[in-house]
Amino acid sequence: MCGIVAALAARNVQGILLEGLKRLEYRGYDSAGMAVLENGVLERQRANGKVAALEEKLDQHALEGSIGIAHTRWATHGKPSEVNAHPHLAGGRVAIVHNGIIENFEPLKRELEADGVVFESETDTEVVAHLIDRAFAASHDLLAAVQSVLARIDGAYALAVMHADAPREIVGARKGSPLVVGAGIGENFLASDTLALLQVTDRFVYLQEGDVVRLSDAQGIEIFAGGEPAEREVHTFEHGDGAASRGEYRHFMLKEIHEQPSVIAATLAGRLSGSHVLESSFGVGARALFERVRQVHIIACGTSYHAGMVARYWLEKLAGIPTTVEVASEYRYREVVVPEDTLFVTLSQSGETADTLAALRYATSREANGARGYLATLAICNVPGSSLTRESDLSLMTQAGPEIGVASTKAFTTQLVALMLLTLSLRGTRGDERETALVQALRGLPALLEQALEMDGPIAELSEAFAEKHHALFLGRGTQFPIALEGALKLKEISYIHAEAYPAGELKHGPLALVDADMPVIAVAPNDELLEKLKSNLQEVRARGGELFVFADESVALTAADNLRVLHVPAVDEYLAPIVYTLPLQLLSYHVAVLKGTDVDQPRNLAKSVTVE
Ligand code: HGA
Repeated sequence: MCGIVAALAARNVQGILLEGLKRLEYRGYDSAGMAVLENGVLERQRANGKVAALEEKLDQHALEGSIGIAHTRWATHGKPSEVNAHPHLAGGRVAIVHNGIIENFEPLKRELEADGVVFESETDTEVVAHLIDRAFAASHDLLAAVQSVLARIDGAYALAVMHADAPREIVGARKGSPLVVGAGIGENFLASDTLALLQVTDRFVYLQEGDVVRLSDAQGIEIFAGGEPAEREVHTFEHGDGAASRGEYRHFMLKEIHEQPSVIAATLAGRLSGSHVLESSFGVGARALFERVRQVHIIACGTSYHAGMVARYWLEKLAGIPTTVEVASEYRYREVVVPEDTLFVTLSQSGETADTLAALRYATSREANGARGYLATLAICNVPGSSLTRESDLSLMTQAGPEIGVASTKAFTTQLVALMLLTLSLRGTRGDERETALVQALRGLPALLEQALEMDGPIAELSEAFAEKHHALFLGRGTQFPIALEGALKLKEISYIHAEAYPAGELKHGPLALVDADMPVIAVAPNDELLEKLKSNLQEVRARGGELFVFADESVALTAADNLRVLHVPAVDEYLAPIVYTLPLQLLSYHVAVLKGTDVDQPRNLAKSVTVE
């Protein structure tokens, strides 16, 4: 959340910063701003609303400068407005952009106000600008000034700072929010993610927790950890710059839905033999460690949490391993009983999700605090070098490539594939008949997903029935219950239709009271052992005049009728059905949102990569 981009170059940086902001807009889009420094003078432009509003202002009054910082905001402290937009200035000398929350900003603000500082904005960020201004006045060294201020602030941050009297320097820092350094030729950059900079470089350094970085003409990139110079590896980005564009698609979300066959093939590549999963994909020593696992705790947020819920069914049924799944924001604040030999698994697209990361840290600190610790930690994540993967014992990278649409699609299905690989690896019956059959089914999955995408046309037609609705109910049983939850979440996120999901068996325990002709009911009905029970539940809906939309296996004998529409999904192995059935639900919410004219890729009030608590 909140996007930062900064550039120190020998050319005008306005275009680089603006392009960076456009690529970071998925992280926040309630206001945007930019400041450049030229000949010791800071100039700034800010606008309320999206980056396009800032661009219009820059068209009227361009900024000229070869060093600059920019920001797209997702407000936490102070409403979205021009005055609260970053960069924030202090004394006309310091400019700062910040992602995160300064938890102790109130006492610091009171202290500064008592000392005569007048604040322009309601943000926590402005406090940091004034503190740096004061520290610089004492030391005349921007790096030292930033380091001394960091020692006084609590909370999470990624920041980039310039000072008019340090005209060829940018200092950045990260703790709790991501920041990458882009290494160019004779120019260097900072940004919240690599995508923002692919137009100018493909070489990146992922900063670690607590790192401070100084970009300067004289020294290039210098990184400091605990005040001492530190070496960090330079990574080359391999997905190409196309990852940051919509290509032929109208929205990133649609592009990402259609990428699922190929990114799932990429997630499987090199991880399967003819008959079993190659456990080494999870890291060195994974096989020996997996043999000891007796329990699994899965922690995640949002869509990733739904992936974890599917995995619980798989792990208990296929591997016989007791599994719990919990949202990270709950887990991190309660006393958890950890049975012996429990594997702690986190799921996060970005690997920076604040609550998930905090849950991992809580889990790993248990032993030190006298409680029973976990056997090991495993992160399933889409961003290499992210905090979650660095801080876990084992990791499995999904190969979804950059996901720009705020509503997660391909990150979810690649997580499911990764969780199936985990399930098979934990079974301890390497290469038996069942595993061999599932390995074959996994290999066939991309082709099945291609077939599922052919449902796009009929689903677009079907979506018309939802455009005027205010509520919807999703039903599923077994592994399809979390898929129903995910379908409801997608519809809420991008079409703003209130949607709920229930295990179909729960219907008569309450939600059936809501069913009438205005309440569309969507059911997912693969051909599994619960099918007959689900059919009875659907009859209960029809008997109450509800309008039913059923995504069903081709072999399911359900005859379309007035208030019953059936869309056939390609036949699939029952264990992989949740992955295939996700696609039509994604397409449904996408088409409903398009019909409603909402902002599909940047839905209101949301942002991607939730790096604040
Ligand atoms: N607290 C700052 C930055 C917010 C942020 O990073 N959101 O993700 C503000 O409110 O401006």
